[in-house]
Amino acid sequence: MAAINDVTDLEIRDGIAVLTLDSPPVNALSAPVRDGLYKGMQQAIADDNAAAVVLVCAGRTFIAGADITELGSGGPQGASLTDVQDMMESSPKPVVAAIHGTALGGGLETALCCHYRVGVPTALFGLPEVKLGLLPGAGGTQRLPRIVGPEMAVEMVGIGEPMGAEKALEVGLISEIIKGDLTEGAIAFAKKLVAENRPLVRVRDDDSKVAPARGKPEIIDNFRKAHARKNRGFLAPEYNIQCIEAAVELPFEEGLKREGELFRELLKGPQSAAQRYMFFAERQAAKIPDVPKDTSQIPVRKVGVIGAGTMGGGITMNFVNVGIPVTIIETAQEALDRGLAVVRRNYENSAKKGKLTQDEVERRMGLITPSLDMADLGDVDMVIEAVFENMDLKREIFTKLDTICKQGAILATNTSALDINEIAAVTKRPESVIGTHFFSPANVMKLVEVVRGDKTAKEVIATCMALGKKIDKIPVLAGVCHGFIGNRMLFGRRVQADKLILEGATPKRVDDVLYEFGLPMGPFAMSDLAGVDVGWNPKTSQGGSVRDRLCEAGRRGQKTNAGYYDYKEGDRTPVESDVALKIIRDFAAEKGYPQRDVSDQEILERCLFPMINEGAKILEEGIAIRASDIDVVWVYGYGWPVYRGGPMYWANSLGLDKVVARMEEFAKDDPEFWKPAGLLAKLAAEGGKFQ
Ligand code: 3H9
Repeated sequence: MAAINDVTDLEIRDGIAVLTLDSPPVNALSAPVRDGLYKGMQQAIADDNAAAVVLVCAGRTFIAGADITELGSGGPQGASLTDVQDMMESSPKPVVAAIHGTALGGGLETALCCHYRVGVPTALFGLPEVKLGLLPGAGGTQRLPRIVGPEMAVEMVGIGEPMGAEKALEVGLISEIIKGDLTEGAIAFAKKLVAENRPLVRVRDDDSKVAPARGKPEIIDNFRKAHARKNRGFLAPEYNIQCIEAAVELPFEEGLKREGELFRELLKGPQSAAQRYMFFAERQAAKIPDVPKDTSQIPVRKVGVIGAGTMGGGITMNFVNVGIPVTIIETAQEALDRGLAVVRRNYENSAKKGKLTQDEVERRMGLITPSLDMADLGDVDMVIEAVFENMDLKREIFTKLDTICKQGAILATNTSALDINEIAAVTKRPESVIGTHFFSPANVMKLVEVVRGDKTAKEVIATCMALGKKIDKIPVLAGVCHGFIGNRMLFGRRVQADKLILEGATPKRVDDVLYEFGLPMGPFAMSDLAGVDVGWNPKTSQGGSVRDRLCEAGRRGQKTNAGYYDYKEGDRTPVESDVALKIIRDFAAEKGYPQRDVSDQEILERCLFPMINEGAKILEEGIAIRASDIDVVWVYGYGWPVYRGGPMYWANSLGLDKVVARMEEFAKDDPEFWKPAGLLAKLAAEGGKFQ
């Protein structure tokens, strides 16, 4: 780029000033971009040869927002975004934003200060700041409702999902969809504005969409109530909602002031810091030091899934959702039919909610080929085995796959804990074997742990990481160990949770503390949901643990309406159970556990600090590449509250020395369990952080 600065160009074409930004990767509003915009606008306005200004971006997208790396880093340098916006909005010549890719956050807020907006058919428009624990702080909450009305605006800022071009045209967010060359189309549009002497539309001046909502708080309050459960613990959604209320009730300038105050509060707070960290953590996870970006990949055009259970069905959906056909294998027709019926029901439910058309349901179902014969997997590019966790069975399946699948096909297992190397060893092509550990429900949960065996080829890893992204998941690379990253960290938490209920805490108390912390549920509710008897053996059970005794008493979890809690028929709400509590108290008495009142703080620390310690071991052993990968696993696989940034980030924010000091106190009772990992002890002593 030239003319203005390194990232900004200005030229006059056909009597129209074309201001082009080119600041890869996403034209974020960094200091040079703001400077370029400011100076470029100044020159364009002063240039007598230009009757109007078109703002367009080079590369993959229009401005995708403020530069997130700059947010919270001690104040922006150079021209402020407000300076740029004021200059555009008060320009005496029409300013047109020409949009392709994504106009997000500060990018859309900039476009909202242009007098007109046009876009290509694939363009997306959104204010996703809420996902970063923020709100649109450059007038977005005040201008957007003045175009789309408060009801739609509160959805857009409260959820943060973008809107497509068709819809944007319909609601007046853009004036035209440009089908051919965007810049040419925008120039033609600008010339038309000039020729027709169309007014300079300043969004801020038009109250017609917000005025009818004044004195009707229910319009926005309905949104607040509908999303209260999902937004539990988060600050930003409520602040976004309050800004839309301000847009309705206050004059523009006052609303803007309110927006600024709330924005600054969020920006300074811990939640947004954690959510911005997660934004980059998620993208970091895609980077594998010894598997460079240009590693060749295996084209995956057809997939095989073995097992049509909950997992197999969910995994299948991920692929057909993006148009990749799947052959799904079962051993019995009944199981196959049942599995496919569940997949169909999931799609039908989406159709009922208006998320899919009936045609689309049929199209997706049509991409699934059911089969009872593994020999039908001869032509697939990738197989994912999703049968139950039994090493012998998996070895048998992979032995067969080795003879059936074409050379080069990826042989993946969905195991959640077993040794990938042992599975790979039964094949003559261990380089093609990999773990792809999906989380339940596999069609919903975003995480996939991609587990690299000792011999897994780099191109197999590169393919699985890219494929994960393609099916809208967040893949994280893990090494082989029992439980990989996520499940391995659960084991220690479970040990302490089981002990806590013997020392006097109730299952509900433990679960409540973790729920209040922001997790979706605690270990006992989770156990009831999964089945208390998972891994329990009635033949060998001898009442050696509370779990044994619950199972022996027929309390197997939700499926028997009784586990650590009681359940009413057809109702999954856990109710404290006198029977379970008696089993726990009797067991504790027998084993000589003194009873005491365990504090919430102790419950939290004893459940979560073992996770941190295990995370440190996982890092030390190279099972995870970086601490932020562990955080991504926990946020996207287990619902760790993103506003706390994942367990390793949380530990850093507490101070590792403080964590170790508490572990030393707990160690008085159980020195072996609470021994800090070498890395944790070292970092705590140095005043360091997990990286
Ligand atoms: C805001 O605007 C606040 C204002 O209201 C108030 C101001 C006063 N900044 O995601 P990708 C990087 S808040 C810095 O892999 P895709 C990203 O890290 C902002 N960097 O690509 C990655 O780097 P690397 C509101 C950014 O095609 C590379 O670009 N806006 C930013 O899958 C490619 O990203 C948002 O929240 C940024 N704003 O998706 C939008 N955005 O290659 C955030 C991206 O080194 N961005 N990077 O790993 C996105 O949602 C997606 O990046 C986007 C592209 C959809 C744009």
